[in-house]
Amino acid sequence: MSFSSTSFLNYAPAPESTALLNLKPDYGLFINGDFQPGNGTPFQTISPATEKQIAMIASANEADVDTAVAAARRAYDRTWSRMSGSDRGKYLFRIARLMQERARELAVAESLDNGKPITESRDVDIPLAAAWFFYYAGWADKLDYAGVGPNPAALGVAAQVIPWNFPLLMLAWKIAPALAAGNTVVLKPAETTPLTALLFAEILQQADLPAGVVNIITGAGSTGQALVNHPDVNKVAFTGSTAVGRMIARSVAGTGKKLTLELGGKGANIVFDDAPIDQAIEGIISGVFFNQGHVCCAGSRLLVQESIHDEVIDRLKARMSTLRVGDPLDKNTDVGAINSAEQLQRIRELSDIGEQEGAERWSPDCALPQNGFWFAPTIFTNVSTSHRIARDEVFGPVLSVLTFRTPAEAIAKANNTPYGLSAGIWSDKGSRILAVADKLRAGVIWANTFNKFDPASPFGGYKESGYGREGGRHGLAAYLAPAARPGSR
Ligand code: TAP
Repeated sequence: MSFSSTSFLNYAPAPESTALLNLKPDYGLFINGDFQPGNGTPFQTISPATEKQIAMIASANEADVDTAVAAARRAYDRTWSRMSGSDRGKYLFRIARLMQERARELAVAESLDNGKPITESRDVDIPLAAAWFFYYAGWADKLDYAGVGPNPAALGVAAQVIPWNFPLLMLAWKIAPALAAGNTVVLKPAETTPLTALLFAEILQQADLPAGVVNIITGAGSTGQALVNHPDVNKVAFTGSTAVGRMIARSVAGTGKKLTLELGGKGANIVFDDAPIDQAIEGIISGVFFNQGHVCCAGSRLLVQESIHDEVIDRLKARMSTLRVGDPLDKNTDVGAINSAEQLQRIRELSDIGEQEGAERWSPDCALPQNGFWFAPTIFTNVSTSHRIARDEVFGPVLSVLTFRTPAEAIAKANNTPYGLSAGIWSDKGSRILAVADKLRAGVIWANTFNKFDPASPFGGYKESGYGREGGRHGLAAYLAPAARPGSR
C-alpha cells in the first residue's frame, strides 16, 4: 500500500467545496507519530450519498493494537506524564487552533464521509470539536480543581472507541480531556467514518505532539474489542450502542480498568399547551431531524399535551414539507444521507414495525436521490408506549408522537423507557419546567430549546444510556485518579 499524498476524489457534485480537500488514496494506522500499514485487510470508506469510494483505510489486527498500546505506554512513561500541565495545555491550544485553520477542509471531509449536511458540519461539528480542545487546554494546569481531591494523577493509557454519528466531535470529547489530564490515548474511529480522525492525525503531526501520545487505529468492531481487552490499558471510554456497551462492561469487569459508557437514548421532547409554539416546532424538527436523527440524545419521542395535539401535528407536517433532503455538500440541504446501508435497513425495519403495530405513518412527498442511502423525514402519530417505535432507538429521521393530559402523565411517559439520556421541556412557566425537570430521569434536560452543547456542560446518561459524564469538570475527573498518599501504592 502506498501512502503518498495525491489529490483524490471520486465525488464532485459541489466542486467549490471539495476543492479544499487533498485526500490521500490510502490511509495507514497512526501509531507512534507516523502513518504505517496495518496487518489486517484494508477496507474502503465510501460516501453514503453516492456509494463511491473516498479512500482505502488500513485495518489494525491484534498485533497492531499491541504496537499502538505499547507506543502510548512509552509516551506516557517517558514524556506525557512527566510534562507540566501548562506545557500539555500549550499542545492542546495548538491543536485547537490548527483545527480552526483547517475547519473548512474538516467540514467537507466530515460531510463526505458521514453524509451529514455541510451546514451542520461547518457550523456545529467542527467548531464544537475545536471548542472542546480550547476548553480542556485551559484545564491542563488546574487539575487540583478538577473534583477528585488535591494532586490528582492521570490514569495511564486510555482506550477510546467512538461511533459514526459525530466522528470528529466524538474524537474531541474523548481525546481533549484525556490529554489535559495527562493520559495517552489509542483511539478507534467507527469503520464507516474514519476520515476526519485521520486528518486529525495529520494535525497532530503539524502540532508536533510527541510521538505516541495519541495513536489512531482503524478497523472493524474486532479492532475495538482487541483494544478494550488489551491488558495494558488503564481506562476505557466508549460511545455507541447499548449492546456493544454491555459487552465492553462485561469484558472490563474485574480488570481494574476505569470505564465510561455513553450509549443509546430515546429522548422525550415534552410540549405543554402554554409553550411558545413557533420555537417548539423548530425545536421538535431540529430535535429529531438534525444529523438525520443519528443522535443519541435526539428528541425522538414527542410528548404533546392533548389540547394542542392537532395544531402541533398540522404545523409539524407543514414544516417537514419544507425540509430539503439530498446532497450533503449542498448548503441548502437540511437532511443528508443515512450513514450506511445497515443503518438504513434498521430504520426501515423499525418503521415498518411501527405501521404493523398500528401507528399512523406520514412523510412529506419528497424525491430521494437514486444512489446512496436515504430516508424521508417521517412522523408516527397514534403511538402508544408499548409500540417498538416508542421504545427502541431508531437512530434515524423518525419521530414518534404520544400525548398526555397532565404533567404527572408526561413525566411517567417520559420516564417509561430503558434509556435516560436526554429530554426537552417546552412551557412558558419556569416553575413548571423546574418541577418537571426535577422528576425526569435524564442526564441532559433542555428547556425551550434542544440539542445545544457546550464543553463546560457535563453530558451523560442514566439507566441503559450508560454511566460517567463527558464535558466540564466531570469529564476531566473521568480521566483522573486521586494521587496515592506518600508511602502507599
Ligand atoms: P456500535 O456497534 O456500538 O459501534 C460503535 C463503535 O464500537 C464503533 O467504533 C464500532 O466499530 C465499535 N465496536 C463494534 N463492536 C465492538 C466490540 N465488540 N468491542 C469494541 N468496539 C466495538 O454501533 P453501530 O453498530 O455502529 O450502530 C448500531 C446502533 O447503535 C445504532 O442503530 C444506534 O441505535 C446505536 N448507536 C448509538 C450511538 C450513540 S452516540 N449512543 C452511536 C452509534 C450507534 P465498527 O464501526 O468498526 O463496527
